[in-house]
Formats: sequence, structure tokens, C-alpha cells
Amino acid sequence: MITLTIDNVKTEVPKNYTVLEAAKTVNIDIPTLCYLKGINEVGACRVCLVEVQGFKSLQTACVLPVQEGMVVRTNTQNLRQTRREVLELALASHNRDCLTCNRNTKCELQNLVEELDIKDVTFENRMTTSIIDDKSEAVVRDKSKCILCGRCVNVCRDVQKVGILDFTNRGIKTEVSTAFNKNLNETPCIYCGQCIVACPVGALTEKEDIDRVWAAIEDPEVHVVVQTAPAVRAALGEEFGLPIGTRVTGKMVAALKRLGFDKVFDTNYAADLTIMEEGHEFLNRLENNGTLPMITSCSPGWVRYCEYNYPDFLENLSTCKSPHQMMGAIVKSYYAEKNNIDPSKIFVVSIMPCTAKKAESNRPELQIHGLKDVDAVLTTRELAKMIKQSRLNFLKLEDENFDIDLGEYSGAGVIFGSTGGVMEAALRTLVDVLGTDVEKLEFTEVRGIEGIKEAEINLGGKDVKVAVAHGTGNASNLLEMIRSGKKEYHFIEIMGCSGGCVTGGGQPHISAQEKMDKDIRVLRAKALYEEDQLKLFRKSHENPLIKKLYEDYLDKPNSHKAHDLLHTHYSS
Ligand code: HC1
Ligand code: SF4
Repeated sequence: MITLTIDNVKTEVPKNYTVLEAAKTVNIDIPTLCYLKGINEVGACRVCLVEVQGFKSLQTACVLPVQEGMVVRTNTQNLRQTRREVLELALASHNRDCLTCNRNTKCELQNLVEELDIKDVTFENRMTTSIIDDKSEAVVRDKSKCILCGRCVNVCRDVQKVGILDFTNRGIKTEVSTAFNKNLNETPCIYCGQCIVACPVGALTEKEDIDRVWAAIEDPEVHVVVQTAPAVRAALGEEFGLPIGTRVTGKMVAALKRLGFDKVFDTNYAADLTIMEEGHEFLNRLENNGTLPMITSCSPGWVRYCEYNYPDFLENLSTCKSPHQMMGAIVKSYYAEKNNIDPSKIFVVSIMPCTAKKAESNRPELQIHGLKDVDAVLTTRELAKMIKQSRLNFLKLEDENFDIDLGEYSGAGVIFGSTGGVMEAALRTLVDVLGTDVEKLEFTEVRGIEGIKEAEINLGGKDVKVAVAHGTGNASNLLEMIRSGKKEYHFIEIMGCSGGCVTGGGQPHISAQEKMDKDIRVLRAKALYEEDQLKLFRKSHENPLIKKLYEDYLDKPNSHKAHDLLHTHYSS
């Protein structure tokens, strides 16, 4: 341990701490802008400057290791003035149309400007017009808002191992760009939105689709069905001031009904359906020498990553559509027939924690007879905007239930939203179907935030090796081990974002300061595992509505009809 003094307070901290981390132990949040724990610790923006006894120049706290006997000042007149100058320089090359910016009131730069009471910027503004790339289906970039912090560059290159964004040019001309300054849709961007989550300002946002959804709701000719992904309920409350990971399932349903959707269904129902289809597909491959390992295909960021980087694994992908696409297909067939509604008059909206789902819903493979399974995808943040636009008092809404037609789900369906959840849900059903270890319900081996998790499970007398990876960087590491023959598995779950859907690119923004001592992957996942515990049915095949769907309509898992509606094939 190391003892040091920060603003006259002595503290003892582990020797691998930085001054920034040490200051937290005495309740001082040194301001930061480029810092992002574990992802961007480079001391580039110089907002976290501190005075250290014995040093002539100011030091950047985010990269300065603690030393025995160090004496640090974090809040002097000199520091406040220097931080103001640093921020003024950033503001001089930042488009300051804050009032109409997507991140207005949720911008880390704006918060610092307010804190440091900057009323005037000494330098001339060189960035007064937007420079927008909105050609992709999911992510919008505005270069005029970029402050060159590098957070997006590092998350895309190091965590996701995609490397779309990088610094180009030098000096005053430095900018973050793509190779050859191409639009995102001309690059192998996987639309995971992790750059949006990392961005402290409004330089990266999702492509919004709110107006199209309002128009559908207001059209009396259109029957508008909405579904919510498992992970949305674990984060939506954060937009209304609730602590990270507060479960708001009932309030979310109540809000959706008040917004005017005709039916409110749960993607979890379709997650249960996915388990039925995917579980049987796996057994079929296992018993009939099919392509193994079988890899889950519900995360569209991962599917794009596979198409661009590992096309030799495309045959390994499950042929199952992702749950929200299955839901769309069932709504426009089974539900439409049952309720005598013309499917062409149904508009399906998916509320997702994910930006890649926007592009997924436009894929030509995911249409039936020219009708898209899903007509619009909104992120959790966009749903929060709709609720705010409606002036609903979200926190006071009484809990309501999903519409019963396609709204019942098992605990297995809800844990899909966290890394390991799809695998656990599948194993719960597989051990039952095969009659092995039927009592086992919780597969803790595949839970948690370790990058790659492994387990060996006895299924019908056969030891089956499973693995789980989250974040495409970890997925790449796993696939490389398989390619080289170092590892062998039967069944793999891959999710495109670190932590799974709970930390998708469309989830509410959490500041880098808050992320310093909270792991939002863990907090939001906890909300889902809690909901799992509360459910009467915790295995997908026990969901009575899924049983009825097979009895009335699909016959059995992987039937002809099920294949037509619920399966697809991805190719490079
Ligand atoms: Fe997901 Fe899925 S779990 S992909 O992460 O399989 O987005 O939450 O909706 O479709 O169910 C996302 C979450 C989500 C699908 C399901
Ligand atoms: Fe990189 Fe994902 Fe952002 Fe595309 S969406 S630039 S892949 S982080």
C-alpha cells in the first residue's frame, strides 16, 4: 500500500493506483474528459491536471502512478484557470449548437463547462457548421462535435477489434476518421454502437427513427405492435433518474400503452421460441454430424463481424433468426391470422438496447413475402425520448402487464439480455429434453463478465463443451483458438457487446466518472437475474404460450412452417 496526501487529506491506496483513483478514496472526483476506465487511459485532454509537490509542471492525474509520500493539490486557482483554458481550446474547435444537440444535458463537455463556469471563449470558433455522415442505417457521426478524446478509437480498435476509427492528419488538422474518410456504411463497421457509448459528446449518435413510429401510431389504418428486448427493462429507468440497473418492466409496459401502441408484447416470448428452435437445431447437428460448434446468431453486431472477418465460420451460425425478428414474423402470421388482421397493415416496432438491430431489421433475408418482420427499431434512449415528449410522469406510472397474446415469458427468456444468458437458457431446456440433470436450473458457469467462459455439461450421456464470449474482441480471440485447433467446442454463445445486450450501443449514457467505480454490466445483469427468479416458469419449453404456438400453428420445433418463418441463412 502507498500513503499520499491529497488536498490535505492522507490516504492509503494500493500501489497500482493512479492519482485519479486515489483521489476517489477521499471523495474527490478530479474532472476528466478523455479518460475511460480500462479503455482510454492516455492523459490526452489534460483536463485532469493536478499539482504535485516536487514537480515543476502540472501532471495528468489519470496516468500518474501514486508514490509514497506524494503531496497532491487538485483544486487551486492555477488549476481551475488552466482547466478553463484547456476547455476553451476544445470549445474553439467544437460546434456549439448545444440546444439542438442529441446529447444536450447529457454531455460530459457541457457539464465541465458549467462546473468551471466558463462564460466566454477567448479563441475564435473554427467549427460552426455540422459535418455529418448519416449514410449508415444505425450510426450517425458529426465531426464538428468531435473533441479528439480518442475514446471511440480505442473501444473500436481494442475492445471490439474492428478498428474503423482512427486519428488522421496532424496538428490543428487532426481529426478522427475512417480509412480514406469513407462513410461508415462503406466500411466494415458492425454498427455495435460501442463508439456511441464511449463518446462523451454528441459526435456519435444512433440514427433516430422516432418520427416514423409516431406517424404509424397516429395512422388509424395501421395496427402498431411494439416489443421490448430483455435488456431494456434493466436500463430505461436510468433515463428518469433511477439508479443503474433498476428493473422497470411494469412501468415500461404502462408507458408503452399510454404512448398509443395497439399491442405491447415482450421479445422474451420470442427468446423462449428461439430456445425451442435453436435447442433442437443443436441436437440435430449433434446427432447427425452437422456443422459444429454451433454458434448463436441473435446478436447482429456479431453476425456482421463474422461476415466481414470470419466468413469461414458462417456455416457454424445457427439458422435461427434473432428473437425480435422471430417475434415480427409470428406477429405478421400467427397473430395476424388469429385476429383477422391484414399483415400488410401491421407495423412492428422493436425497442432494443442495440443499434445494430436497426440495420438487422432491413436485411433482405429477414422478410417474408416482401414484408419485413420488423418495421422500425428504436433504442432504449429513443423510447425514453418518446416518453419525455409525451410528458408522462414515468416514475409515477403504475405497473402494467404485457398483452397476453404474445406477452408471457419464462425466466430463461429474460436472461438473454446478459452475457451467458442465451447459453444458460438453452442448457435449461436441453438438460430437460434429454433427461439429464433435470433438477439443474442455474448454470452459473456461464454467468459473469470474464471475457471468455467455458463449461462442460453432460447432455444425454455425452459431455458437451460450451463457451461464451462477449464483445467482438473476445469473440475473435475465441475463434482464433478454434481455428488453430487449440480449443474445441460443441456450442458457443457470442454477443457483440461486452456484457451482452445490457450494455448495447442504444442504452442510456453513463458518464465516465460514474463508470470508474461501477460496473454497469454487472448492475444491469442483476436486474435480469432477479426477474428470472421471480418468474413462475424458468425454462423456455414450459412457457404455456409457446406450447400453444406449437400445438396450434408450428407443429414442432424445426418443422417446415417453423423453418419458413423463423430461420434464415447468412452468407458472405
Ligand atoms: Fe438482445 Fe436478443 S438478447 S439480441 O441482446 O437475442 O438487442 O436485450 O432483444 O432479438 O430476446 C438485444 C437484448 C434482444 C434479440 C432477445
Ligand atoms: Fe466501431 Fe462499433 Fe462504432 Fe462501428 S459502431 S465504428 S464497429 S465501435
